[in-house]
Amino acid sequence: MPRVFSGIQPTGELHLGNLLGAIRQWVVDQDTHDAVFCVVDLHAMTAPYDPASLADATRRTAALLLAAGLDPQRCTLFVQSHVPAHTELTWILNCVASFGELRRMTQFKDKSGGQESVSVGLFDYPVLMAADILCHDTDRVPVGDDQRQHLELARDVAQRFNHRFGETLVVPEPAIPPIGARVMDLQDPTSKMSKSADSPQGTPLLLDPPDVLTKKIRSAVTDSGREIRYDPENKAGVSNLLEILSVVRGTPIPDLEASLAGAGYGDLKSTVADAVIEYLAPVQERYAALEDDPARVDEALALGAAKASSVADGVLRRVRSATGLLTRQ
Ligand code: ATP
Ligand code: LTN
Repeated sequence: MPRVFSGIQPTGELHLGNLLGAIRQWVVDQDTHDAVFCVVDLHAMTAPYDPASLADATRRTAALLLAAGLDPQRCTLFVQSHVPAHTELTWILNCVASFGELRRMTQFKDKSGGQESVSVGLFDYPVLMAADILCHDTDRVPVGDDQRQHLELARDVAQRFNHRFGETLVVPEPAIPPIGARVMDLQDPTSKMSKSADSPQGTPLLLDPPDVLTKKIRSAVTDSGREIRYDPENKAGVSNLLEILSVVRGTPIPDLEASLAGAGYGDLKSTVADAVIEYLAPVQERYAALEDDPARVDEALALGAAKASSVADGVLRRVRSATGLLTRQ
């Protein structure tokens, strides 16, 4: 079976964008692929963070992924720092990636802009991500649209490595969903919904109780017109709500436009709120059960780390040999 690999940072609470853009696809991939998913705690260290809460945030993110439908028997779910091959490959790829290509990454430009001090880790973030992908012989990487440029870099680095050292690394393909790949902030529908943006009202969280979800969705910013029509350029807010509804209901957007013809924006928002609450209910229920049973999460992560290490260690052996490092006896 072809392998998929993806990762998510344990930074803050997961939101609807993470679920619709990425995790939803991961759940489906478990049945059709050799599916490997990673909580990327080392990536979370590239921005200021609280050491006292990183471990807990990592376990909570893993629990939420299990609650969203990942099954440790059908996929590999692990924590990035538990598999040292990721950091080892990062160093080797650092010697293949160029300063110029990393400087062009838009996420780096966005996140470093206006900062007094920027860590080397933030600059090197995409190389660690390339190592994550490449040390698992990954064929496909299901991610949201914001990760397109990082994936292109991972492909470039893999191709350059193979050119320089001989065919060693699998060159991965991106898998970006046709719809839901870029869920927008409800309060600012021209910006991507994001954990780290300072927009709690515009960001429905997977664990928000129903009344909070309703409030956030009902106060979504729309335009001054009346027509419910999918037109991201001129009607960003309404189009975002239609995309969310389309994914959670599994109904194509033209069908939604037809069924909502003549309805007002208030009706659209109530319909979206009800659909999102219904969609999240089973996830929230499963999360509540896992929250009371951290040992179950730790057990799943231990199993995942063992499976992930055996694949990654094999790739690293190939990489060490191709790059000419002396074998330890
Ligand atoms: P941050 O804002 O801290 O960078 P994030 O909210 O973008 O975090 P990540 O952990 O970086 O979340 O992303 C996890 C996955 O969710 C990635 O595959 C990413 O592409 C996807 N994703 C994040 N935000 C959205 C969004 N608004 N719409 C669709 N997919 C998204
Ligand atoms: N940068 C990604 C998280 C990530 C990732 C990966 C995604 C780290 N390593 C490997 C796919 C494959 C993000 O979502 N912000």
